[in-house]
Amino acid sequence: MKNNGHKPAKTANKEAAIVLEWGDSRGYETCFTRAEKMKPCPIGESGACCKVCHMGPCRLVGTKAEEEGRGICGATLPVIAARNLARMVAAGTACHGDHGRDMAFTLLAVAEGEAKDFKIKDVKKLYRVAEIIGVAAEGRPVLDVAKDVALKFIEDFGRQRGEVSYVRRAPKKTQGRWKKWDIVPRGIDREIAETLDRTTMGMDADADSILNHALKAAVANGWGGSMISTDITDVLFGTPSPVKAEASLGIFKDDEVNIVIHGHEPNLAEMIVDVVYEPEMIEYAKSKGAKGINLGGMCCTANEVMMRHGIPTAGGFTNQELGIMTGLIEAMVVDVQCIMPALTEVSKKFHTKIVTTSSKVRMPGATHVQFDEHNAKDIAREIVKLAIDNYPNRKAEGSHVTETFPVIAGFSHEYIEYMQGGRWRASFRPLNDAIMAGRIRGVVGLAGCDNPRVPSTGMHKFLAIELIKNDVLVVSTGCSSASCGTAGFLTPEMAMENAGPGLREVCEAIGIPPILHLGSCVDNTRILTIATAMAAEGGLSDEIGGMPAVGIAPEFITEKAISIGCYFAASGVPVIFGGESPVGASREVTRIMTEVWFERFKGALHFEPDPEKILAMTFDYIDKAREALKLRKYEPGKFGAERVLMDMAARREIEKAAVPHAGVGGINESEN
Ligand code: NFS
Ligand code: SF4
Repeated sequence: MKNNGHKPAKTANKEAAIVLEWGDSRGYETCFTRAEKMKPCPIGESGACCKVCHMGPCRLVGTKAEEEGRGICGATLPVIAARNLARMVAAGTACHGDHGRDMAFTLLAVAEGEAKDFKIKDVKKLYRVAEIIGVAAEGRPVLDVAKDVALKFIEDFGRQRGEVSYVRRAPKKTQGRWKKWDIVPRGIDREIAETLDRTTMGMDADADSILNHALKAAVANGWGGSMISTDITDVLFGTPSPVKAEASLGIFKDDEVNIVIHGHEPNLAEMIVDVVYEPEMIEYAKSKGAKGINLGGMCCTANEVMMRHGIPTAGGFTNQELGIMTGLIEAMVVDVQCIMPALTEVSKKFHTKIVTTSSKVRMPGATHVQFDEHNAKDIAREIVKLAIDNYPNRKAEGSHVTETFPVIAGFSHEYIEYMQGGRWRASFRPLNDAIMAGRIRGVVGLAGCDNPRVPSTGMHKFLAIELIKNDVLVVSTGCSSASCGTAGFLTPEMAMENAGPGLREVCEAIGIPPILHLGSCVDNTRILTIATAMAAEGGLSDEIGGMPAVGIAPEFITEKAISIGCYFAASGVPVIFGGESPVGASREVTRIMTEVWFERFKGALHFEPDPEKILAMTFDYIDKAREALKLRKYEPGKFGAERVLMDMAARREIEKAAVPHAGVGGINESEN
């Protein structure tokens, strides 16, 4: 499979391809057809266009542009490319930051008794969070602690001096690098504002300095907005543990009211999950001729509710219009981020109602029901009713696919720790040992969007299989999880069928799949805390940098993805993005982001369209890291001595003997 750049590309997902073909045959427009028509401007694509002031836009092109090109103000190509990238980081950090802020305000409302439909589900996690950020917890009422935690997090956004709270959570050495290079974020909003300020006309004219600040704004996302979001979500709705679910455009039911929750923030989605199980609601659906209510998700809202409730996903970003084209969706309820403006247009051809719920995301042609956490369940009921009322309007029209794939999701930091030794000896020792012995060659975070510019989901699928075949443990998030899930890859059987011998042994011993679904895109922060725990455990690197680990976002689309890539780079992880480089016009910027960042932080951000090359670079990084750590050379099928992993049965025996019903997890049946 080749990433064929700007040539028309479809989808690598079978069910999506069926629906797409049906839509194409009727002349329905989708992101795929638009991607065929729209040629990206090569100047803008590679970062060589500046439009931050009205003397321009200035386009620095030609063979001598790097050395001699100047905008009207005199800005060089490296400065222009660096500014473009920094602004993407600022936007991405703003997106995740706003999400984190909303979560913090929800937690505050809960603590103040103003959001009666929410509660603190994971008190233990709340206390753990409180301890990390220095909020006194012992002996205090839960809601008081929750209030102080919420206020402290809210402060993180507007803080002018000092440090974002979670910076202290990173390994000391990693923090040391950040201090040395002045990228410790003060307040999340402050770093976003300064990025915009610095990158206006007549400000910072040093590409390295601009990019360095971009890293600061990115750290404010990874160790700020996103991490806050993940943790508060766990506190309010529960820390995930493995759960069975399904993935596919085929999750919709012919004879039930199908509702899709799409977007990112789980607040409303959690309420809808509760409401669709209410007997009165089910009765109401029956009164309209439906057999019941079927809830599914899309994009990261799907990941959130799948991780905690086993709600099925209809897929990632490029599946949203296709979902409507099944003709089976009564309401697509959207919150924030990655909502295609095209949804209302395609929905006109069907009976599907698009329901917007955030004042930040309004769409002409949609029905708006404003979400408010103070009145959450009533709003959720109103939305579900609206969907049920739409059921009788369903037409025969649509492309009904039926195949679905089983998924195991729900791997939180806490669960991964637990699964390696149980409640009493939870640790990262077995994982570190398996890496040291060469059973596991390394770890890859496979993340980010699915993109209609390549055969959508295809890069994820290719890389996932090749990585596990080569004994690399994969942790997936965001639409990468959706890509793997809708391909049937998120099951333990994958280990038997496709994993290399070392990885397979580890998976069988612990009872896990070789690709672990860690959650939504904000949950990439789970990878940061896991890497931190692995550094603390010993035997590998004593910081995040230097671990045999790589991040890959092979089909990236959004500014959020760029911000994520940069915070991983700053934290010490080499990152490889697929697709053309948004800074490809400048050799100097490319050098800074790869070589200079690697020297300073042991991380990097590469762009490489060819999946085979992405794979080769990944193995190269992992093997060099192993060599630098003086670990056993990786050879397939040959392992060094290591401690024997406890299998599930042995562990259960011990736990039964110790404390009855004390497990934090185990594989739950889907509630659906
Ligand atoms: Ni992440 Fe989740 Fe998907 Fe990309 Fe969009 S849904 S936040 S940005 S497209 S992975
Ligand atoms: Fe052109 Fe400089 Fe204005 Fe950019 S800031 S548009 S390079 S004049």
